[in-house]
Amino acid sequence: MKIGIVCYPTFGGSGVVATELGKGLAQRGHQVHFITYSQPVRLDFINENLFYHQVYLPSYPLFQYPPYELALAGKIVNVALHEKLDLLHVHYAIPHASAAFMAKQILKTRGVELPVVTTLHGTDITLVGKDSSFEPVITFSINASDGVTTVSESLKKDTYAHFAVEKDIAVIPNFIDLERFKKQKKEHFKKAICPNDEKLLVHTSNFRKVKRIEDILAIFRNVRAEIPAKLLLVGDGPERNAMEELARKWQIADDVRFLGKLEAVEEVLSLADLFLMPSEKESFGLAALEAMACEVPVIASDAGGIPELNIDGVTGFNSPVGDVAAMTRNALHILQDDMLPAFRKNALANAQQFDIVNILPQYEAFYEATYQSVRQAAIV
Ligand code: GMT
Repeated sequence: MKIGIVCYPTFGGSGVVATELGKGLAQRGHQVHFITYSQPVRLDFINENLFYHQVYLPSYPLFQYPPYELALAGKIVNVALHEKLDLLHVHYAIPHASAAFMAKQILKTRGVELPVVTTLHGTDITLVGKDSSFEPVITFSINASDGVTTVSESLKKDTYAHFAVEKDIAVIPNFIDLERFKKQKKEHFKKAICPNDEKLLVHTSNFRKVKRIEDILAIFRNVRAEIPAKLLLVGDGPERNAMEELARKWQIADDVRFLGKLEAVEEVLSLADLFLMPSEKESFGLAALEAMACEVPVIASDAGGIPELNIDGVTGFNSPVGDVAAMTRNALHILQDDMLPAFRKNALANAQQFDIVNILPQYEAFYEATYQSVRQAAIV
C-alpha cells in the first residue's frame, strides 16, 4: 500500500508511535510518506520505501495565528495526488483529523477518494480536545474519519464519554521494538552514577504538568530517606525549571540529575532499578513500556490506560493519582534485593506482548478493511 502518515515530529508520545509504525510498514514493503512540519526525530534512516514531505507555512504580517491546518491540508492534497496514496493515517486528532477531512473533500472534487484513518493518542481526547473551543471540530472529524483507533481500551471509553462519537473504535495498543529496547550491559556507566550501589530510579517524559513531576521528587525524597538512591530525569519541558528549584529546596539535588532530551533512552533505562510514572492522565504510557522492555518495574498512578500495561503487583504497582505515600511504600517493596529480580522478569514478559511484530499486522488489517469499505461505498 502507499500510506501517508501525518504526525507531530517530536520526541516521545504519538510522534514516536507514528514514526516507528511508518518505519515498520516500510520494512514490510509498504511505501510510506510522512507529512509533518519537520523531520520526525525517530526518522533516523532512509530506505527506498520511506519519504518525507515537509509542510511549509508561508508567513504574512496579517497572520497573528499562521494557518497551519490549511498548509497541512494543502500538502496532503498534493502528496495524495502526486504519490497516489491509497490511504492516509493521521496521529493525534488536533489539528490532523480536521486537516485530513478538508483534504479528503478537496480530493473528492478531483475524482480521488482518500480513505482516512485517525488514531487518538491521549491528550487530544482527555485534555485539550474536550476544551469547548475544540470539541465540536474534534467530534465532527472523528465521525468523518473512515476508520478510528485508540491506543487503549481506557482511551476508547474516554472518547465515547467526552464526545458524541458514533463510529466504531478499534483498539490497537502501542508497541515496542524489542531489538532496540532491551537491557544492555552498562556496568561501568551504572558505577559512575551509583558509586555506592545506590538504587537508581528513572523517569522520562515531556515534563508537562500532567506528568506530576513533583510527585516523582516527593517519592524519591521518601525512598532516599530509607535507602541509598539516585534519580535520573530524562526529557525536557515546561516543568523542568520549577522542578530543579524544588530539588534544591528539598536538598536532594545532589542525588537528582536532569539529563534533558536524549536519543538513546534505552541506555539509561538499562541502568534503572525502577521507573516512575505518577501521571494525572496517561492513555497508554509508552515510556513505561520502554522501561519494562529493559526489565525495569514500574511505579505508576492508575490513570487511564496504565493498568492495561503495568499489572498491579506483578510488573509494578498502580496507585490513585497523587497517593505519594502508597507509591513510596510500593517502591520500597520492589527495591528489596529479594523482590527486584521477579518484578524485572515479569516486566519484560509483559512488554513482550506489545512487540511491534504482533501489533503491526493489526494496523495492516485495519488499513485493508478501511480501504475496502471506502471502495465499496464509492461503488454503491
Ligand atoms: O502528553 C503526552 O504525553 C504526549 C502525548 C502525545 O500524543 O504525544 O502522549 C500520549 O500518547 C502516547 C502515545 O500513544 C501515550 O503513550 C501517552 O500515554 C499519551 N499521553 C497522555 O495521555 C498524557
